[in-house]
Amino acid sequence: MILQGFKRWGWDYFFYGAFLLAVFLKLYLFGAFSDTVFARTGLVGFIKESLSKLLNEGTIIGFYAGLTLISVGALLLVSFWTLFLKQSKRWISLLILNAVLTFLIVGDLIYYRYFNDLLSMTVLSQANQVGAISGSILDLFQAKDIIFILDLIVLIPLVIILIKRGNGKLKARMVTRGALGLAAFVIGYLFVMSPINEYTKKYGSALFASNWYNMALYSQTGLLGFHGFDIYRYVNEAVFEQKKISAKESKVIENWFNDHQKEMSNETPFYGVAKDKNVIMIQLEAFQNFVINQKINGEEITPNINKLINDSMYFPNFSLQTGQGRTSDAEFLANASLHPLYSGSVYVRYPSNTFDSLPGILKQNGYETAAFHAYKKSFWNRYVVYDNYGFDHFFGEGDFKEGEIAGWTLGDKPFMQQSVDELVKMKKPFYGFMVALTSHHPYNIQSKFRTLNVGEYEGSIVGDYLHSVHYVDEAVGMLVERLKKENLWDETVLLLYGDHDYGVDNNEAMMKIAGEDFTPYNIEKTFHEVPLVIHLPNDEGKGVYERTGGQLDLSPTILHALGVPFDDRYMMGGNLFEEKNQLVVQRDLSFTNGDYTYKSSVDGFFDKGTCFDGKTGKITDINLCKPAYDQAKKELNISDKVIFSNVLEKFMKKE
Ligand code: GP9
Ligand code: MN
Repeated sequence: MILQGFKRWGWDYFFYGAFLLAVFLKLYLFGAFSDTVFARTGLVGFIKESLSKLLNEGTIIGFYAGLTLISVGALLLVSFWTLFLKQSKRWISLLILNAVLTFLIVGDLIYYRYFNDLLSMTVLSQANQVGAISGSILDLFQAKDIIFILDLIVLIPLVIILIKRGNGKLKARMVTRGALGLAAFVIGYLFVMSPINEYTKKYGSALFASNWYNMALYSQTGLLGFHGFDIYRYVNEAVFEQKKISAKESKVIENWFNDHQKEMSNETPFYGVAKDKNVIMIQLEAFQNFVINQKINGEEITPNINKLINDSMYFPNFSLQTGQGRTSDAEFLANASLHPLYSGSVYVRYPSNTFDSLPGILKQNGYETAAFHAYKKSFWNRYVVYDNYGFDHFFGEGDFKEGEIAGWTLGDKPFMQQSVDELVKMKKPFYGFMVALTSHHPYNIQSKFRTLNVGEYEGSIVGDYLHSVHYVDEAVGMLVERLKKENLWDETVLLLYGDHDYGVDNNEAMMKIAGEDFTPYNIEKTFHEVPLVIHLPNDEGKGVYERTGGQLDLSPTILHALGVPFDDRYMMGGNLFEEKNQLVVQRDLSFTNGDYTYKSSVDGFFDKGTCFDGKTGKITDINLCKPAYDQAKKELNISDKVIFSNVLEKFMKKE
């Protein structure tokens, strides 16, 4: 009878088994290709460890066992209903499910390669972003990724042939179908829920609620577990939960800002040095500090910026603080002096909140303000946010005249020149915010601009990057000349900084170009550093400033030079003119304060991170990082609450 059953239902066992096994292996492959916890021990080690935990310790706590159970359980939960169907329909449904999950897993992998994170609902709700950087997406595919569709290449024709041959018509009795489907559901549910219950028993709800890092959740629940929770969270946030904060929480936030305003009242010799001067702030795309003042085959990579540095204030220990919102996060940090969100971009999720923004404040102080970016105005939702910030004008794609194309659109040379064309027409003083673009990933700048001799890096993404930043450097040189010609040079505060890291996984090359020793501390530091150059009228304060600082500090620093009081400002950043190191907090809770640098761990637990001594660069006692860690955590927490509950709307109305 069993044999007969096998004859009748053999293809069913095969297709259902193939579905479970193939998708499970793909989940494993995601771990292996992204080198995340799931796969570090290798497939055999991973199975062994899971089983030994379960059998010897009788627990499913421990990363791998729970993760395995949830992955298998989730597969049962998404597929149990196919057991109710007639054979052919079931086979087709399983193929479709397989294809959809494969699409998701590969999507995650591609996304992970660029952002070191997983696709979340908030990211997907910004699908236009994903579309517009498709050049980079293609670049992130690797030949080995083909393995993800090998099973489908075999299974799809097989199902077609079988159905054509007349197989697939069987339909089990109602009771059998019901029992099987229900069994799959119940097993799936138990597999998913029992580890989750164990986790909540052990860690409380923190794992799910605090949400510092998607990878932390993934390392416990696997990819499907993460996506399940992410969808649940998104629906909950968007549909059921109105984020209101209590009066007590509001008071805590208000006190924080009051204390900060007091701290910021320290005078420095720079207070008001640039009173009523114009401001031009330029955000350079993916521009990292390790190319500054460096040579490649005897030639300077950024000769013009290096020259500018001689007449300016240069901050070589200045850091990016961006998150998933990349360029938009950098703009937000620089203009609103709040932290970016953990997930998604403020520009997309909370574009209409009240912010105490640099353009808004300068406008109140009699400035005419304009933002410039030579790409679609809807990208990163800029047109909504710029208007909200209080910019008088936004020049975007369509407003610029045709000109030299470099990188993906109008090159930074004509972009900066045409932006100045507009600025000179404006009422003085003006504030111009330019978002440059040429040096965007994957750096495939046109060959006529490849003028550097990048030697061993020619033909690699690192070489492409060097060519791109070299072009951007020339654009900066031309801009400086132009400002001098327009007699704006000593009438203007000029700031240059980079928006985020360059997203290339080649630490050897980076450290070689930077001329630094290949140590974990140096790598961490170099990868986060973007240049900051501030040129004040009459070369005021020129020199190198070793103090630490970050993008959050830009607006408060500018206001200080302009002599605009900070008394009732709701900005979180510090003043870089003060002779001290600023605490620079990254979105993943890594930070530096000069004395210590903390690198957070992928799973988000404090003591799994690494604490470096800022002087020696050596790993030191983790507890030495704890006080600053607590402060960093509080900062992020306050910033998040301010954004989630639109707290500044209330605070700023009071005035
Ligand atoms: C597009 C540009 C790029 O307008 O700002 O954004 P990014 O991909 O770097 O976040
Ligand atoms: Mn960018």
